[in-house]
Amino acid sequence: MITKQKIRKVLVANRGEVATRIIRSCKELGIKTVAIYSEVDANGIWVKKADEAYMIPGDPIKAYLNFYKIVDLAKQTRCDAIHPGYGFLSENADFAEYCERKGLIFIGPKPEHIRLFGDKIASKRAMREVGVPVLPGTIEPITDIEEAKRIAKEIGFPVIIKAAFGGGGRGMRIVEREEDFEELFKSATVEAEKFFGKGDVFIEKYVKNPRHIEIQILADKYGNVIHLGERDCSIQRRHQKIIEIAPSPRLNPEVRRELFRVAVKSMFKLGYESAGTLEFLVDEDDNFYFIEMNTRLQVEHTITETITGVDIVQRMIRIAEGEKLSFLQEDINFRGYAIEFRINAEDPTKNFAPSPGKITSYYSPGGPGVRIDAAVYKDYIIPPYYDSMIAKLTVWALTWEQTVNRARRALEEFQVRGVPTNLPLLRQVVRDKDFMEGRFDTSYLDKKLPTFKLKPKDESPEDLAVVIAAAIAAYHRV
Ligand code: MV4
Repeated sequence: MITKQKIRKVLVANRGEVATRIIRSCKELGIKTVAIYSEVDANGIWVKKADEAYMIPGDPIKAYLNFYKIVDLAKQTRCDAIHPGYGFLSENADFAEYCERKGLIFIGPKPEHIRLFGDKIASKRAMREVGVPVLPGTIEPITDIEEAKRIAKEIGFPVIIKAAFGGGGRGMRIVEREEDFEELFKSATVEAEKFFGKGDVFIEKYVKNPRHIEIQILADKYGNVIHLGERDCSIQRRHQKIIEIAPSPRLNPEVRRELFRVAVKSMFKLGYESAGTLEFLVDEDDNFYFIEMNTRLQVEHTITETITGVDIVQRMIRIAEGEKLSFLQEDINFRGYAIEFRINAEDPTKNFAPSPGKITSYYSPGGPGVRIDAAVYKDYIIPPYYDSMIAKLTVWALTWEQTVNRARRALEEFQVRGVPTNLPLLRQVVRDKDFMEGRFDTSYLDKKLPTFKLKPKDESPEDLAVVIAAAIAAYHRV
């Protein structure tokens, strides 16, 4: 028996642009919001936009992970629900369970699915059982190194070793030759243990230069499951997505149809609820393989919203209230292309090292087909404790070529001073012939970075004068 419960007030258990994003959707639905913030985030935009805001003192990161305090606050402020956003507690099954136990609606999937997909071995097993193609490899944790080596030889090198509870590339090793296996197996296990508290690793056939294609799913509590298309997330640097695109400009239509079918059918069979994203690798022969599932709203959900017109945050809330999906698959239209650019406070001249500090001037682009999701402004001080993303630029147009041209224009307009950003990199990508022709896979940035000139484009005349003066002084010193 599914109970319907109206959500009138939501605690947003996150910060920055995603907290702002959730508050915006709540406002449109007439839902009150409670924000939380750490001591260093007192000037955050989301703090001002929420109906109520409460500081959680102490460690700036633990503030967003302290789920007893967060749930207590939600109860004290008479919230009906909590939205976790992405990162922090968004894929913590214990948190989701604790919310439910304390009578709060967790706006997200069921805890059992958060737990299942948090274990990459169990999730591969479960997805294989419901007919989803997975890569050849082990689907049990493996600790005996001789057995692991035997399996690797059976699969055939190159293989990849992955952490069962990993993410972001940690605990991952590509093994090209048998003689390297033992050392890499051990280092993957040690790293997995160090970063995730569990050293379980598994082995898969390594797919060379795959494309990274993910499928957005929405599922209600009545077995209605739809997809909202795919996103091409191949342009990554060290497992950090930089540019995401919907739809993929070069995905074979038959592969697309099969990905959609497999994604929807598997989620129906598993009884999944809420938003979710299935990640696949597509190899050079157009074979695709499930690798992992994200049981949360994703950073790049904006491009899917832009080409479908669906507000994914609002759909998550309605599903959590026990509402049926208000549309069928055939009601979903895909129009045009969208590209999301992650604007990061990182220094491209220093190997993209995070560059927190004060933004002394900030101008974000606008005009037709431009969306900005950000929580920064002139004189905002970017704290060093959180990830380096300061804004997301989403650009839309009807054709791929128009979208790339619009992206060029918008990136030229975008101006951030006071801290280095990756804007110079993004501006080079949208001028790159391979990118413009949709010729990219996960190796794209590794190949292109050495060819890009990454001095900041908008060096101010003052900066230039300093450089010239230094050069003249140096000249006269020799
Ligand atoms: C792979 C792979 C090739 N073969 N698995 C998994 C987590 C995600 N962040 C990247 N993952 C990959 N899994 C198999 N069997 C390639 C990737 C991958 C990747 C791997 C190493 C370095 C950079 C990468 C960028 C995108 C995808």
